[in-house]
Amino acid sequence: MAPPTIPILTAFERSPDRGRGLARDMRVRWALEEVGRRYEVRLLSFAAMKEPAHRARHPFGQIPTYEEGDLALFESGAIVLHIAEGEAGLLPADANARARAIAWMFAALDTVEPPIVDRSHAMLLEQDKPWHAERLPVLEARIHVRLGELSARLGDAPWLDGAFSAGDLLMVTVLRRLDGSGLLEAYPNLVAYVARGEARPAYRRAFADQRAVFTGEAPAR
Ligand code: GTB
Repeated sequence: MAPPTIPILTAFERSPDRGRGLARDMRVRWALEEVGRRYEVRLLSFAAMKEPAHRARHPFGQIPTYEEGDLALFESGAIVLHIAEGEAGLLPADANARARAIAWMFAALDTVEPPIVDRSHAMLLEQDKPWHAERLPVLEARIHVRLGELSARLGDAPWLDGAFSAGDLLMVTVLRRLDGSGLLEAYPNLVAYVARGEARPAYRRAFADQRAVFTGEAPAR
């Protein structure tokens, strides 16, 4: 039997998050670690991301992308779903439970992440605008609506729907983007949920690997 193809992921050569694991390659690295797949990483400068060679892989000139044999994929959610569908460990076997886990993947990316990204953009790009101080509380109120709803649904459960799934993996990475904002701290069960995700050995390996790109050191294994 032919050995499995080693997938290649793209990531920032110099991540603006300075190795905090907030860029979207982190979720793909984590998914690959959860299912026990080795992978390689192609690091890209901002300029290289906009060149035709990379745009052939990613129409919007972004990271992450994922290449595996003849397959080239973009969009972190699609990549995590592809990984989760190919190996055991990230999606339940039961068809209904699997559909619900996929719904949580969409909820993370389509319902919870957008207001968080809006705030990040406001903090990065709009702080000098005269309307920034007025807009920020509006953006934060939108985040609080989603966090309150998510917190109520999670309650005392360890994960969103039974066992840890790709839905939790994406939700934890989305909530981590609030790091430093002080917004998550109003929801102790969500803080504990993120900490549970971060404590998983697969998360820790993925985090160490992306951090090693920033520090230039080999990750401790
Ligand atoms: N919907 C796409 C997906 O999920 O894959 C979005 C991909 C995306 O936004 N990629 C970003 C990118 O390539 C990197 S992750 N940006 C460069 C560009 O568009 O030219 C977003 C990101 C970047 C930096 C931080 N940070 O520094 O904290 C966090 C998240």
